[in-house]
Amino acid sequence: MPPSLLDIAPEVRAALAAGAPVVALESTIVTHGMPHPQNVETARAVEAVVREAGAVPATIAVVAGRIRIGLPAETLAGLAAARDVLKLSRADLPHAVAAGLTGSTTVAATMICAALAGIRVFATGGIGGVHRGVEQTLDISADLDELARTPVAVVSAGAKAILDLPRTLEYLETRGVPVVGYGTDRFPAFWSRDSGLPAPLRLDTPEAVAALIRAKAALGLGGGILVANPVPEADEIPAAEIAGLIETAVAEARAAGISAKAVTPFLLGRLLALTGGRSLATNIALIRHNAALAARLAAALAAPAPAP
Ligand code: PSU
Ligand code: MN
Repeated sequence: MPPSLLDIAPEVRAALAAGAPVVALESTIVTHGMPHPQNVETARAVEAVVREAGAVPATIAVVAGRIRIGLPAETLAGLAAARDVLKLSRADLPHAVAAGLTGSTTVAATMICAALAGIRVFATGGIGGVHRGVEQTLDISADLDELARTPVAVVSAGAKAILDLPRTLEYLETRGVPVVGYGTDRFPAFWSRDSGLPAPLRLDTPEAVAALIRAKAALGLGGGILVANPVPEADEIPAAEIAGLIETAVAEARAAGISAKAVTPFLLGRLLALTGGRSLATNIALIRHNAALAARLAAALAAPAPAP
């Protein structure tokens, strides 16, 4: 792709040129994952967390067909306040660029854009995955295939508990994606620290995760890794407490005939109402926590590799 399709903010460009740590951030979480104005406040706070941890944040979106790597505050605020913003995943990105559209990027699309810009670490809340009822719908987020093919490390609080988590982990294994429980033996489930499933592997330091990323590249395997970072204990909603509410939300989505791109935003919105706002507070806490770890990981990757 001609680099002319990318607009890299000067600060991000300078950091990349200097080999300094940069952390990519997605924008669908802003436009479709949270209500206004908490969405824009969180987006700013997350950028600040990345900076405090010594890295440069690069929030990614498509604006009038241009892939923007690093968004000015006004642009971010405009996207956050707008209604009916397009949600762009891998399948949608080419048309957005060709037709000059504006939209937010999902985990999959953010990974693509980050890789084009040369950014290797990306922080989000929770990735998409295999949806419950996949036997009927075949609804599997493009995020999973992107992890298999695009060399970006994604730091998330596991996968959203609204998904079919056993099948999500199976799919990642099939596609050859290493899934790291960061400081935990359990696979986290977004709002909860423990999904009830074991983490496929455990690492405890950013340096160990950086070594895994380097080894995957050295083996010529391509693709990314998923770093599953459990929400801090003080902020979690234990799985037993939220399980019933998730079932209610999933049943509501089914009854209302919600499908495709609308599923994840619908479920997040219902969970917000059903938990009386508690799910949003947890969501904000876990994103900040992921951003801090991503910044440390970016720094570990930017440092020279230790001698073997
Ligand atoms: N994490 C959140 N909120 C979100 C998302 C992730 O905390 O809104 C978004 C991400 O952009 C992710 C997308 O890529 O949901 C998955 O959507 P789908 O299942 O349609 O692929
Ligand atoms: Mn889907």
